[in-house]
Amino acid sequence: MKTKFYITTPLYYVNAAPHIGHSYTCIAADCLARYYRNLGLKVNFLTGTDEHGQKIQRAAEAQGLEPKVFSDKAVSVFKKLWETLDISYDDFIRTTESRHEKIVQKVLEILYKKGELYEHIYQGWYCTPCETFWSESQIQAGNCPDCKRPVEKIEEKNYFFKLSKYQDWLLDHIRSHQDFIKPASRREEVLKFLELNKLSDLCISRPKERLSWGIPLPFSPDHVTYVWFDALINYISAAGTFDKDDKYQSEWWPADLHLIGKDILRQHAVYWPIMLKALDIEPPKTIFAHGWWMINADKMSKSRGNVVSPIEMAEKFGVDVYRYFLLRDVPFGSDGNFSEEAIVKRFNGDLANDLGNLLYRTLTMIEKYFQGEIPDASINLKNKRAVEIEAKIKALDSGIKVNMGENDYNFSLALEPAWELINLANKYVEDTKPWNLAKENKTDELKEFILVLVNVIRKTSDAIYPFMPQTAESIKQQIGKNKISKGKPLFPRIE
Ligand code: ME8
Repeated sequence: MKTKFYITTPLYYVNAAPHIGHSYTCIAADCLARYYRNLGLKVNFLTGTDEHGQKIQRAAEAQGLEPKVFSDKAVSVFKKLWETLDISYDDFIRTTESRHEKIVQKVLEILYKKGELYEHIYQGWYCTPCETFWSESQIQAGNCPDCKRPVEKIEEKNYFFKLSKYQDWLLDHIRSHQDFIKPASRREEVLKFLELNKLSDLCISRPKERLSWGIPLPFSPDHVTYVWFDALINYISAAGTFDKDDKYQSEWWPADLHLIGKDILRQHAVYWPIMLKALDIEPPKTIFAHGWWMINADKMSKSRGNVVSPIEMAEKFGVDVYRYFLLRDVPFGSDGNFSEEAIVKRFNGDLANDLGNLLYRTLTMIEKYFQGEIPDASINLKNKRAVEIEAKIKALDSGIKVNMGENDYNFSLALEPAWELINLANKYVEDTKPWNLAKENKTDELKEFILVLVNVIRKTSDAIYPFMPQTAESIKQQIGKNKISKGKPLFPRIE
């Protein structure tokens, strides 16, 4: 049985403000972290910021700031957002921290000593926004094949990492570890890429004269480290260290789950495991690449200028509504179209009509028929519907576990059994007509009926806690004790 859960998000670039896409990965990671903490596991939830490289250096210059000062400002924006969205990270790592820089330099030293790095004159094309080298045959009409922006011709001395020599090892590893890359479509994509292409070695340095904002190579003062090589190492630098024999020590490693977007799958599923292999460190257990939030069929991204602010959405609809929408509306792994209309639809349906209504009407009945006291819990269920609902309550945990478990991370499906229960309970209210029970003085039947509803609500609130922590807390306050404490409706309908 596993006892710890080490989960990470990408380290976001600090060159622009975070948008809905960034918040998505953190909300998903937060949901899993809360879920696993509740199951009693020791959880380490890591997020942070990626602060080196040309993109950041240029963004800082544009504001007339030193890159570190520029990054400090950006980091406070990220931290403020995570606080607003209730992101319960355990650790936040910045690639400019010395705990990280030291390990990056150590990694470089180890690999250099082992002969995994070599010097080479590079001639070719370079895409600055992607910080990627392209060959003549890869570029498309003078543009980057990925981001479609113009590439620059360069010739320079650099250091290369022997990525190519590990291609067969990586193929074997992916083939023999079903859970290494998820979902299955992404696993296929990486396998196909490795089967059809020969890996080139990876250029891991940039000459200082072209780019000064990076971690210096310990064996070449004229170079800094390539930003991706630097940033990936965060997953081990945040959670451990090397001993005097260059063996990596960490109570957390291997990571249980690297959550990323599908845009950075290649770096995580190809570069990263090979870097670890060259260092004699175990690969992470699972890399899960989720889909993209789109706006009218275009990926939401800062470079396309179509971003929506998560703070604005959370202010407009509420933090939990926003979290719920992102996790519920689209199966994890698929792309989704973002729109406010879609949020309103989820809000009025799932939250106002279903969950909010069940809580409010139950509290109202407890007030009316039992003076605000929840009836005694020791009942002997006689009603067929009540028995049926109680059975569903018992099955809820396992229903959620199947979808939140190690193999799936399907948030949307995990929520379904909770809503089935809520809908069943609402239907039970409509069919039972409690006012008649009250009129006919059928007190035991009425008690039984109310207790079933209370159980449904309490159980559902536990189940939704990882998704909507504030809502779960608020439900608990209203109906957690003997005496209820009815508040305003949780989700008043949006007209
Ligand atoms: O790539 N939909 O940082 P980044 C869903 N620094 N998720 C999205 C998204 C969208 N439209 N847009 C962004 C980097 N994301 C590197 C990572 S890791 C060692 C270094 C999310 O700021 C998603 O998680 O460009 C994606 O992978 C990440 O933000 C990219 O963030």
